[in-house]
Amino acid sequence: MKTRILPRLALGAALTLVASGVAFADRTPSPASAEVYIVSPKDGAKVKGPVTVVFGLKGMGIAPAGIKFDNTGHHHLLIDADALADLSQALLANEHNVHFGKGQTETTVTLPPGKHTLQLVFADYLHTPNDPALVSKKITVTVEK
Ligand SMILES: [Cu+2]
Repeated sequence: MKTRILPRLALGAALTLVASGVAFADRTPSPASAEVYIVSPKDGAKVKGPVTVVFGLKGMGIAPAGIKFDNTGHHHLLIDADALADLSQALLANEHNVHFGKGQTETTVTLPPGKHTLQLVFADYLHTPNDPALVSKKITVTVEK
């Protein structure tokens, strides 16, 4: 993430923009037709591990992280995330927020038996969700022994 050091005057102007409701973070716009979704597994599916998760995307393209190209970004899979991340910031990378910065469109995850939630968030070359954010429905799967 970039660190910005703003001169006092610019900071004042930025605060004014925030106060007036103009977004401060420069998020990449997404077209109205764009959508992310989980192709498989289906919501409510009972599966045997490891689980292959196939990512769906409409209205935008895939590019590796770090590559700035119009109307593209990469997928992020939220696994058993309690809450949706702050979509105005670059997404964290941890076991609950997995980045697919090589441009992958599917993955295989090993999950212990029981219920698990999966959700996709699309984000730009700097890992920041688009505006408006492209977030899939959160699905629940049950991994059987
Ligand atoms: Cu990312």
